[in-house]
This record gives sequence, C-alpha cells and structure tokens, in this order.
Amino acid sequence: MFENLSNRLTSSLKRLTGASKLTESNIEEVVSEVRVALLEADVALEVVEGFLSSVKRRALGFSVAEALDVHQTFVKIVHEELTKMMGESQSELSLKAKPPLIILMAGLQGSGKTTSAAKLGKHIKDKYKKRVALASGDIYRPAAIEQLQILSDQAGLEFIESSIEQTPRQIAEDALKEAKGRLIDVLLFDTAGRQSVDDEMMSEITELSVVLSPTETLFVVDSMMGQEAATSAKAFDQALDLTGVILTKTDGDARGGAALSVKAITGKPIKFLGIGEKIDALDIFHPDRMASRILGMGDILTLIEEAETKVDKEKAEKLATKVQKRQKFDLEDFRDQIEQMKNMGGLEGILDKLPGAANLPGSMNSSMEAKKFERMGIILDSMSKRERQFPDLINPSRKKRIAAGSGSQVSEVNGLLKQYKQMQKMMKKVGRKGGMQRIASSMQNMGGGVFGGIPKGR
Ligand SMILES: Nc1nc2c(ncn2[C@@H]2O[C@H](COP(=O)(O)OP(=O)(O)O)[C@@H](O)[C@H]2O)c(=O)[nH]1
Ligand SMILES: [Mg+2]
Repeated sequence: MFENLSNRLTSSLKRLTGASKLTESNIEEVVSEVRVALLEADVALEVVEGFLSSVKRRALGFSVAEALDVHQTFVKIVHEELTKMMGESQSELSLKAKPPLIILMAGLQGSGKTTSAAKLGKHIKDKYKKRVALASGDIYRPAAIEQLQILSDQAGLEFIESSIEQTPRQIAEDALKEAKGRLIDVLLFDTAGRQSVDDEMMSEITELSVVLSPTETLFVVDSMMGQEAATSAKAFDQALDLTGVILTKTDGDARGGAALSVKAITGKPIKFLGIGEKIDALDIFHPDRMASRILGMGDILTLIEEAETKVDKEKAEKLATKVQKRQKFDLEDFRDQIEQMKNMGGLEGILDKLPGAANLPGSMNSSMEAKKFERMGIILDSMSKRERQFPDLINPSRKKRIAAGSGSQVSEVNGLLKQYKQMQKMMKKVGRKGGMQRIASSMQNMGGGVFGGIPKGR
C-alpha cells in the first residue's frame, strides 16, 4: 500500500533539503505538491484540506532556531499530522466484557467479511489465548456458511453450525445460546453483505446487532474503494455505531486513500489491515507506524514483531548461539532458515515494511521469490542428512543425483550452494549482533540482487 503516495511525498519533501528556514513561500510550494499527491492517492478532499492547514499552521509557527534542519522539521510535522489523521494511537480490541464476547462483522458483499472473521478469530486465539467460535448469518450467498466453516477449520477455531433454512435472527439467537453452552470466550458473527448500502441490509444487520449486543462491531471494507470506503463506513456507522474498521486487500492497493480517509470521516479507527488471502494475512493497524511507512521510513517495528511471532524463536536463538560460538552453519541450518522465511510470508510481507520499499522497482515479483524458496526446500530435501551436515561432501556426482532427485538442474543445485556459502559468510559476520539485525541481514542476503536498491534507514 501507499507506494505511489510514498514516492510522491518523499520527493516533494526533499525540496526542503538545504533550505535555511521555513517561509510562507517554500511551505506553500511543498504543500501544494503534497496536496496533489494526497488527492491522487484518493484521499477525501475535506481530509486533505484539514490536514494541510494544520501542517501549514505548525510549520509557520517554527522559528528559525527551533527548526535547525528545515527538511527534518517539516517531515516531523507531516509525520505527526499523518498519524493524527489516521487515528493517533492504536486502538486494540476491547475483550474485557463478560464471555461470550460478541464481535459482529458488517460490510458490503465481497469486502472480505468472511475471510477477515477467520483471520481475526485466529489472531484472538493466538494472541489472547481465547476460545474463539465463528458463526455465519449469511443465508443468501450460496455456500457462504460452508466457506466460513472451511476457514474456521483452517484456523483451528470452533464453528457453530447454521442453515439457510433459518432466519439470520434465529441463527444469531441459537449461536448465542450455543456459545454460552460451549463456554466460548469470543464469538465472531459473520453477516451477509449487499452490492451497495440498502435499507433491507441495514435493517437486517441492525436487528442482529440488537439480538447479539456486540462489544465490537467491525466494518469490513475493501481498500480499493479509496475514499468511497470512508463514505460507506459512515453510512453503516449511522445505523450501527461501529467500534472500528478492518481495511482489506491493502496488498493490492497502491493508493491508500481509504486508510487515510476513514478515521477523519467516520471518527472510527481502523483496527486491522487485510494484507493477503491467507489466514494469517492480517496486520494490526498502527497509525504512527503507517505514517512512517508512508514517509519511506519503513515499518521496522512491525517487522520485528512479526519476526518474533512467526519465526520459531527457539530455533532462531539456537542458530544464533551456534554461529556466535563460531561453530558451523551447515545446510541443515540453512534449511531451517528458509523454512522460517516462508513462515514470514516470504519477501512480499517483508519488503513492504522495509525503509524505502516504495522505491523498489515494480518488476519485483514476490510470488516468484516464494516459489524460489519452495524449490530450494525441495533441493535441500533431496540431499541426505549427512550431506546437509557436511556440505563439502557434495561432489559433482552427488550434485547430479540431488538434481535428478529434486527434478532440477545441476546449475540450480550450484546456485543454492552458492547462496548457502554467502549466507554462511554473512552469519559469521553478524553472529554477534542483535537478533533483528541478524534476521534482516540474512533476508537481504537471501534476496540477492533484489535488495540491492534499498537505502538503509534515514
Ligand atoms: N488479496 C486479498 N484478498 C482478500 C483479502 N481479504 C479478502 N480477500 C478476498 O476477497 C474475496 C472476498 O472475500 P470474502 O471474505 O468472501 O468477502 P465477504 O463477501 O465480505 O464475506 C475472497 O476471494 C478473499 O480471498 C485481503 O486482505 N487481500
Ligand atoms: Mg461472506
């Protein structure tokens, strides 16, 4: 998300590099470029104007002495105002109510309600160690209930059955009873959507809201709708009193207008981002970190958290200790490393959060990268354990056998061994440094040339 905006903003702000002070005219010049950038990102006009007038007011208030580095000062102001625009602090779910606590999912058809219900359920189960159940009140869309059941199984959640013979109201009443009986902590209730906001849908979901009296009512909306997303959220909010928004499909949205408009227009915070189709493709929305990402500073904090939750910590620690002791880094370790990278969602998920990610060439094909890891795994599996422990054993005839066994070419086996050697060298170098640095650098190494263009921090 935000690639275009990020590029535009960083280049506009660079205009101030080297300026000796903030004046009405240089501020105006940058502000008018920022305005165009935001409008192109499809941020609502009223939001853009509000934002720019705060930025201008604050920038003009800086005296020369305070604004030692004009460019940095201005970036700081923009960062703070962007953060404010998206909701200031991160608003977690409130899970304190008496169980079963209800979360109601609302939104238009195809926005990602069903997918997000399962993602969110998994998040709550993993992070808060709660007993989570899913139930579906979507009796209109064919197989909507089955879809939720399948996702529920995938996520390892409980599922409360329902049937299209029932009314949504009956389903809600039954689900509530069943959740109590099964000692469920959190019940996520999925609902039907329509193509556009209409009275029937509104009265149905309002009725469900009365029956369920949810603690959280989350509006699920497709980020591709741009500022329209904020307008539809506002319509739902008037009927339902939303507690927050889940912005989906941000992985395919290069503009980001929705993320920037929702809070300002509805007053309701974005709580989560859908970042892909997979069950764990859900990010907690942090306005300040998002502002950093927009300004090309990268979102290292989220990256670290992901590394912490998704990488097998014990294995990572073991690996670090091993390398630290100047023992060896063999192909077994290399295989673990590749496995861990796959868990982190491959390069796609990582790249997006690194500083300067937006400046990467568009040709970066991350699904190709993911396939590359798959293939590397297969080649490594075709080696014997002994060969992985003692890579020097791998002579030309063994290479041929490994290539044949994994359905690859000898050149691919050579390529893998070369990458392993590079990684080994690098592991030795960074072995003593902190965990994150180690992970980040190993990833850079894995990506080979791909990462070459990323400027390191700022
Ligand atoms: N790429 C991507 N696809 C998503 C995301 N969230 C949902 N989808 C896809 O959007 C489609 C509609 O999702 P669904 O949950 O059925 O929407 P619903 O009609 O609101 O229940 C499905 O194909 C999902 O896989 C996301 O964050 N990223
Ligand atoms: Mg659905």
